[in-house]
This record gives sequence, structure tokens and C-alpha cells, in this order.
Amino acid sequence: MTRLPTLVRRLHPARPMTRPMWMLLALLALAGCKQKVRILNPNVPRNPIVFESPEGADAFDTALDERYDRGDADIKPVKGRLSKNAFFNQQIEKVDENGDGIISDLEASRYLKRTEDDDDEEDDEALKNGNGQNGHH
Ligand SMILES: [Ca+2]
Repeated sequence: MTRLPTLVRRLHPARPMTRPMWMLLALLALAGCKQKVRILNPNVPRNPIVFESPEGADAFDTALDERYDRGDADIKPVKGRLSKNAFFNQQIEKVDENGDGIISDLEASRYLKRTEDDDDEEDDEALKNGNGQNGHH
């Protein structure tokens, strides 16, 4: 009866208590950070869009992820963040410069380049401020 716990203790000396606790703390910290941001339109589906090529779709996805991670989907006036799909829907309208419903390779690569150059951030900021100006009372 007493041999099993001893064996378990010998196999996992002291560690199993600390490691889960660290993971729990890390999870709680993450959860705490995430809860501060309200996700807007969490259940909206992605709008249908056609890419000229899989490479174009990849370029767009890369740029979209980068923008999302750096906070381009944050809508400061309402202290929220667009859901990934809502952000996708917003961005495809911007990427599709000629509005033909097809994201050409050129449009996708331009979007990726703008993302990497950070130049577009001012445009985005202008757009957001345009929406947010009503917020002043
Ligand atoms: Ca287009």
C-alpha cells in the first residue's frame, strides 16, 4: 500500500507541483490580458473573396496576421477589437483596390508591402479617427 506513493514520488521529485502551477499562472495571466479587450463581431463569417493565386492568398494571410497581431484590428473609440473574420472582411475591401471582387497577386503583394513598410498605418489611423470623431462629446 505504501510502496506506490513512494514510487511515484521517486519518479516525479518535487517538479509536478511547481510546473502545473507555473502553467496555471501563465494561463491566468493570458486570460487576464485577453479579457480586457472586447472582441467585436465574434461570430461573423468571412466574406467570400477570390484570390488570383494561392500565393496571393498566402501573402494576404501573412499581412493580415501581422496587422492583427500589431493591433490594427483594435477599435479604440469603442475599446474593442474586431474578430479575425471581421478584420478579414474589413481588409479585403481595402486590398481589392479596383473593387472587382478578386484580389490579384499585385493587390496582395502591394498590401503585404504596405504592411511591412508600416506606411499604411497612417491611412488606417486616419480611417479609425474618421470613425471615432463622433466619439467626442
Ligand atoms: Ca481587385
